[in-house]
Amino acid sequence: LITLLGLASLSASAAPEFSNPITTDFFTADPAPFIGGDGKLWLYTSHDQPDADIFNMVDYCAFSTENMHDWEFHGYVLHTNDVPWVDGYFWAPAGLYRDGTYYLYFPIGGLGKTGVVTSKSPTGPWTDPIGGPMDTATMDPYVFTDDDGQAYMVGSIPKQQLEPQPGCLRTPFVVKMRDDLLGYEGEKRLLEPHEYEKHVEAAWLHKHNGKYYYTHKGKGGLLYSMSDSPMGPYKNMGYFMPGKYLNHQGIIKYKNEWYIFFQTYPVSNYLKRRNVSLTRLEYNSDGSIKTVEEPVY
Ligand code: FUB
Repeated sequence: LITLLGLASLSASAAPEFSNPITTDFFTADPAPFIGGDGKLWLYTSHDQPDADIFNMVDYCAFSTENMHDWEFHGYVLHTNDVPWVDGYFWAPAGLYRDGTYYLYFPIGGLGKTGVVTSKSPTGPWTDPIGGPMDTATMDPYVFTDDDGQAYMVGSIPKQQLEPQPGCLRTPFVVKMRDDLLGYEGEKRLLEPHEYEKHVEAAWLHKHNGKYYYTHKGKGGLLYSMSDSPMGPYKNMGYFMPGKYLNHQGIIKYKNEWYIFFQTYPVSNYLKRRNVSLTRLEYNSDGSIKTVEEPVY
């Protein structure tokens, strides 16, 4: 009996916790997880073209899961042709659910025109409530909602609009969102040079045990800064997931556990054809983030 129990636990522990990458049927990138109104973990991703040599994405993918292992693919939920004013490619999206409405934020290419569409369903059909871009200088938008309901957008100002700090490719910011989640309340606060380092892109904000974590992609992997307030000031904490080509994280708490989504290119071995994976995110007792190992496929 003991041997049988031992074998059972061995086979149970051998089962992988995640099914990484979440799909290899097509390419996915820029993971944007959020909790839907149905209590499921939803994920929007960019969709690299099968023969992409540039980031020429034209639609977004939607997935959902209830256990972080088994993923349901819901199709390509928004195409550049669906929004009449869009005049470029769809780069890293952000998703949000609030009070019966889903919000899908989308930047147009790397120069940062950002729009938002809304729907009663996470897969559309979508309404374009503004009828044009909400902002003309934001790349990689993410919208974080604090415990009091106040939402904040983080992202990057492209270098064409603002000369970045030495050692950085763009400038990270945080700004309060209006209650309608379609625009800003006040001005963007640009993070000051001492608050971060080597910023490239992929700003993301999350909160754990009362502390705010501003994570982003730097030149040698994923970096973070910590604060007692979403608007900062932030303390630069350095790398937590080193790896030259690991970029664009999405961090979320689901069913009381923290996860980090990220992108690599294990199928194509080519930076422009990517696949999304995930793993656990853990903290040290002082609140710092434990180093996340680069995955081996
Ligand atoms: O997917 C296009 C760009 O690549 C994103 O905007 C960046 O974050 C990087 O993932």
